[in-house]
Amino acid sequence: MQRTPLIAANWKMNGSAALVEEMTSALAGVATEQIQVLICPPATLLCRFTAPINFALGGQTLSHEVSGAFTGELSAALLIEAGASYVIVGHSERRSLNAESDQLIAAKLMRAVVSGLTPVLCVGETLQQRQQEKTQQVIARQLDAVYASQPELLAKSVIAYEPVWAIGTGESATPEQAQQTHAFIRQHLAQYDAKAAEKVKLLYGGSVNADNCAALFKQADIDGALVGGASLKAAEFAQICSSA
Ligand code: G2H
Repeated sequence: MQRTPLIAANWKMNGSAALVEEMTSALAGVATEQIQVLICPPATLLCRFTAPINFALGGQTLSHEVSGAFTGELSAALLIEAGASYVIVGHSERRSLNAESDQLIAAKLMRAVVSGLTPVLCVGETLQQRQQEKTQQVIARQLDAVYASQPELLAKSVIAYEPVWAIGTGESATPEQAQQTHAFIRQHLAQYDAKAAEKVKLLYGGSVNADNCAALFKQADIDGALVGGASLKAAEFAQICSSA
């Protein structure tokens, strides 16, 4: 089946009002009829994107709570009001640096969907887990934590496979390694909802750049990318989008 590619930028704690303008003009030249583009800047920059833009906006995380006394947190409603329609959930940096558990990530993902945001759920193994041949076991656990009890959320999700050892290291997974894990993810998801598993977009993330993206995009189960470092260079990110 044909899935529309999605190329997403995760600026992490980077970017500026100047990059907002630069990215908006660089992407204006990208034909977005056949692909979807998503920019996830720091939340403070969401409102800096002013119409007309030919891409969607997303947050990098959200609270599982609706509102209240949660200093420093961002609710789904606040993200939506700032212009977001997507949100990244369970990025490995949040899992490790902010001790986000599988259970918390499941609650956040549900909050996103219920509120009308499309979650981009990140899953992936560490180098040690890969060396111990536990890649599939780890990813199955991360997926089960969200979808085993809430399979209806799958049809509303995007999933990003980001091997932790490839994040920001310059060492991307090979297209074959990435495809193998993407195929496993799709197959694993089919047990919850076969139709949704066939339709769900599976993005690859981890040192994607203008040089390695085309080979990744050729793989049958890779439907786009979640790009970190290379999404901070407007021209390179536009080039990655055009390669999809
Ligand atoms: C993985 C990715 C974006 P980078 O975290 O989510 O970052 O492309 O810098 O490895």
